[in-house]
Amino acid sequence: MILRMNNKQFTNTKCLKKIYPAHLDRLKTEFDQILDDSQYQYAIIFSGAIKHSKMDDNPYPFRANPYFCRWLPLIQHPNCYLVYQSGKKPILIYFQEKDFWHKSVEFPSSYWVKYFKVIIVSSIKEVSPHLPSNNKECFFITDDLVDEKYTNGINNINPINVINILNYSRTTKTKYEIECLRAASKRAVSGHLIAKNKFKNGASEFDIHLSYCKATNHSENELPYKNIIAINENASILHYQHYMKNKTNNPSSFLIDAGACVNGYAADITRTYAFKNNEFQSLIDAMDKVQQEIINLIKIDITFIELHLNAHEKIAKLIQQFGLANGSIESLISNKITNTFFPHGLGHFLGLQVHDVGGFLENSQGKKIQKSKQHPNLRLNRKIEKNQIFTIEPGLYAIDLLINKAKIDGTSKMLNIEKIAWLKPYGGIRIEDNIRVLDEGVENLTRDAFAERY
Ligand SMILES: [Mn+2]
Repeated sequence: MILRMNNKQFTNTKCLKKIYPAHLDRLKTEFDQILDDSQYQYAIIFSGAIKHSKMDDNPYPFRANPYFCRWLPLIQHPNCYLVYQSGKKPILIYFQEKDFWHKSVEFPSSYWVKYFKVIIVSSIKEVSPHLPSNNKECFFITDDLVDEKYTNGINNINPINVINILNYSRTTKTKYEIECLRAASKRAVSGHLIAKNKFKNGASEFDIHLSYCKATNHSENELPYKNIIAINENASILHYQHYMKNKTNNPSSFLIDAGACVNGYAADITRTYAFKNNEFQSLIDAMDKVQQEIINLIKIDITFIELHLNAHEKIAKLIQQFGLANGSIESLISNKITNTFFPHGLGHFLGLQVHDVGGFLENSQGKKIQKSKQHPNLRLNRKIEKNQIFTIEPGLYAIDLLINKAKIDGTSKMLNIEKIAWLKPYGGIRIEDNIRVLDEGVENLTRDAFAERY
């Protein structure tokens, strides 16, 4: 499918219009099965409510319930309800507040509208008559604790057997979802290209962040997660949360972990750059090669932890090659030296949530896959299946806290403190792509999006 994108929206409505019905059919079939197998007649999915700070009427940014967005691309629509009964046209209770303080949402008018019976309400009080009268026949899906005024007396909130089925299913994507994720990657890449340029011109973290938002046409609250914009040693802080307002006198490295959204589906992309063509650039190049070698190993039916363990082997080789520590590959792994430099997981599912659900679900009945003791930060250990979408993000950092821990653990003799001191001003490296599993090999959403722009 050739994607002709509207520059402002980064989506191709014509294309989505064609593939949305099949996506909806899959959801209906899934919910028909859930309802048939249960004592419930109706599934009610709430889009979410706006929350306010306690002492003020200042609202927190709104995040729509992902279980709701999976049905409908309504990401800025609080207080909406989807009511589904087996075999029936789904009902959308569409909240269009009459309020002179805020701008009301537009009247719904897109490719998806004809698949729903739309009921417009202008207050929460108006919702109740449109919900099924017998609460016991309903279950209610929300991603948050919500006030009783929204649940309309329904007690069956997020029944665990239903959530397990939905979470398990959410891990393989439909064509519609893949297209949204593809578009999200393209949108994020627009920001990444500007950000790289800004860094090369000596801009501050804050300036880079603003340029990224502008290029992706996202306000800060619309981003799928807070941009990580880290210059120099800040790149060693995995979830660095600030934006330095001042320019750095001696820029040497730049780590950017930043995404974008399309219809609620997220991109999650990381790149690392050196200011000069030097040894740190060689380390980035070596890591880039490692990352792509790992991606080449992806195939159906292996488990994700196999890839993660392979990443540890490859990173052990990098540690040897660049002289950051001494010892055999086996001893660097068994003494957790690789964990010292690479303390996070190799990747996670991606979808309506940046760290999407179901990474440890063995089946739709909720059986859990055990977490690895040596790799507790790994967020995904499923068998790899077609049309799963996940990130591959190996990293290597000079983190004081972990280097000091190695001293306590007695493995610090293996570390080459002098070489680590060389790495420290650069912070570290992470390279992260968004990957879709195919029958054979993968589609790399991220590298495809970058390639389109060169
Ligand atoms: Mn990630």
